[in-house]
Amino acid sequence: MKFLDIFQNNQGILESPPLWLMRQAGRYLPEYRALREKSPDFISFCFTPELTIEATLQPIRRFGFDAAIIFSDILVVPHALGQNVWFEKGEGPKCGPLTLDENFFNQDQEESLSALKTVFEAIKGVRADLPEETALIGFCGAPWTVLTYMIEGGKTSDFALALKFVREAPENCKKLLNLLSDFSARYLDAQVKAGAQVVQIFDSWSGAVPCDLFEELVVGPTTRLISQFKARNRHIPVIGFPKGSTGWAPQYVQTGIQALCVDQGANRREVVENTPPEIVLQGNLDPDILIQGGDRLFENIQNIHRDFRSRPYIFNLGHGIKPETPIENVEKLVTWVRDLK
Ligand code: 1CP
Repeated sequence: MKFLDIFQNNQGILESPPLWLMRQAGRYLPEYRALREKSPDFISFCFTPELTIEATLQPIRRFGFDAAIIFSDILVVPHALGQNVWFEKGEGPKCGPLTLDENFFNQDQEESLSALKTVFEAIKGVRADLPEETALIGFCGAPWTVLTYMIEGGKTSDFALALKFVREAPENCKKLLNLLSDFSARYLDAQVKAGAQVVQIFDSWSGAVPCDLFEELVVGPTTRLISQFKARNRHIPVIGFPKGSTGWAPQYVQTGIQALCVDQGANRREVVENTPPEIVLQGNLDPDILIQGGDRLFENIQNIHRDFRSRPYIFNLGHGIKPETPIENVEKLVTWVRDLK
């Protein structure tokens, strides 16, 4: 079944599901590592269409996945909004100091969007080179997840600064979430204009949100983003990925998503029971089981299919593929998923 057909009807449940992997372009591929050497600075890499087009196409050529995801990063958004963003080798992303003043909040968003024009160029280039039946996915980070990097200055294990900001600066927090929702809606809209056919919103850190704030930090801002995006793109499917928050699925589907991506901790039967039947499901395979391979991988693929096959679903991992994943295991996964009946 073609990737986009899954959003059109509920009839394809007996066929093998469409397949792609989060972070499918990346360090587990030798051809990606070679390409990355051409631009050791990751942010410059993200803004060079010649390199991002190639990185996006590499996993498609090798594995024939049903969808490509444009090679970029969720942190190009703070960069476009004027925050200094860089990547330190071995440490990950860093965000510089942030001044939350009138100038920042009232910036001309159309002008800020032009800082991302190489992303749109790359999307055009990828679409032109992709096989027609391969869908192209655009993406952004969810407002809360992007806020955590902007406020923490990089990756964090306890979200202490972000949660302190939420409690102690509620007005600025609200304004920042609104800005991120509005800007991300424009950003996804521009990705669609350039050729993206589906979009995914990564809320990688929604699992760090306390229950009394879930509405305020996750559901509200994501709903605002999706409603603005949908006002201009009614027919473009939106996949939401509230990682670590599958227990909130009934509330999260109210954001206006067409597909729910779930992590490896999700209880599949509960997800199926607790979400409306028209919501497409995606994800759940543990990235560590893909590393392990063998019978365990085979069994996990069968179990996911057994539990999700009553619904339209997209085969995927529960989070990004890890750099140490053996390529042979990805090849086996592709064969086994294609054989599902
Ligand atoms: O060294 C390298 O080559 C950089 C590693 C890398 C890559 C390959 C980073 C740094 N970003 C990316 C690309 C990327 N990031 C993609 C496109 C590739 C694809 O999917 O095929 C996408 C969709 C992202 C999204 C992203 N970036 C997320 C959301 C998804 C997720 O994994 O949760 C997040 C949280 C980021 C921030 C980020 N960028 C890079 C890293 C190592 C991180 C995570 C840092 C952390 O753990 O907090």
